[in-house]
Amino acid sequence: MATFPFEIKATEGKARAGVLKTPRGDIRTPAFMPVGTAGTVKALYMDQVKDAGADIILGNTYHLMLRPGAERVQRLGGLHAFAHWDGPMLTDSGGFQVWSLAQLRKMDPDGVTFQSHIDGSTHRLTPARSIEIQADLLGADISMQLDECTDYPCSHEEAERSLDLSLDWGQRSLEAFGDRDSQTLFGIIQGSNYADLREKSAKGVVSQGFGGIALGGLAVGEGHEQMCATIDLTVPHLPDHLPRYVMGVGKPIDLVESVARGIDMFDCVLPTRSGRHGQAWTWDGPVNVKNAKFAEDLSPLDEAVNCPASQDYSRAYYHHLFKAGEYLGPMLLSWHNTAFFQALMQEIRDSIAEGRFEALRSRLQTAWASTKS
Ligand code: PRF
Repeated sequence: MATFPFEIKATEGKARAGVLKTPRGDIRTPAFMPVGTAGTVKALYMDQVKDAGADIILGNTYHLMLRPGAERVQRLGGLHAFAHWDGPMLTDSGGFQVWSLAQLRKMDPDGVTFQSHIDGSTHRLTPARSIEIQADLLGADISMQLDECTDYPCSHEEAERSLDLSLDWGQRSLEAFGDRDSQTLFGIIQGSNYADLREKSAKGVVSQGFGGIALGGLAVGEGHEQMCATIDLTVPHLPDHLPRYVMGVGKPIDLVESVARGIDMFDCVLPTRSGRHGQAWTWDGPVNVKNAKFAEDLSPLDEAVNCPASQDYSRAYYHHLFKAGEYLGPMLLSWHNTAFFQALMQEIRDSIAEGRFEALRSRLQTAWASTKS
């Protein structure tokens, strides 16, 4: 298995800025991956995603295996060609989406059988099938091991059973992945919010020899402080030379606080999901464009974000588009939010390189204090 070269170029405290080098291009870290669940970053053209500054996007095994089908995506040239994205792509393994979306699911030691949330049809994922879908059929540059994510809260006993299963599935995922020159596989740490279990999971995953390490089971209802505490007790068990990825995170304040704790990669539906619902993320905090106070506000959403959606359209126009239910509202606001999240990551990277990350962090802690809960 290829382990992509990961160069850490600057650090400040535990925060790291670097580059993960893949055959399809460099990923500047800390990186935020826009989520392209069903082969599309919702409401955006790929050119907009790229121009916003994203180096890598995420795709989903679960959604694509159900529709249009993984074998079909392969026949159509693989996910990069199909979706018109030629940069690096990471795919999630499906376990988390089965857990959160499927109607009925039955776990066993070899995998999970579930019913599609689309049409109720029955499907099965095993560690080997997830790897086949991600690496062979979709053609992901970075695949994720199949894992199980526990509910929150979760008993110590249940969390340990679950992380043991995920460790076993990690090993099976590695064996199915085998030797590949231009693709890599990341392992996933589980263990809920228990220090001893996060340590056990981290040590196990690290020893298995993946190309990167993800922290799973976070942002599942535990809240900002608990999430930070869990990252704090996990990172000391991780080697410096591998990229660290917190899955499904998060709000801008979560990104800043996770970077401060040594995390390099993120993904979240928030920029596009918020964008479809009228919530803009800005340097001054969240703004709901449906609020009546914007009905005659000619100021732009956020002049400091270098994106047409941020600079060229008034808050009054956004307000109107959302009130009128126009398609352009979600399109423009998803574009702005995606550009804002990328601008935040660029500022985080620059600030680490220039030794002013802690200053940025305390400024943003104040500006975004109300968004922690
Ligand atoms: N496991 C996987 N994908 C995920 C998660 C996980 O625990 C999360 C948790 N927030 C998001 N996406 N495989």
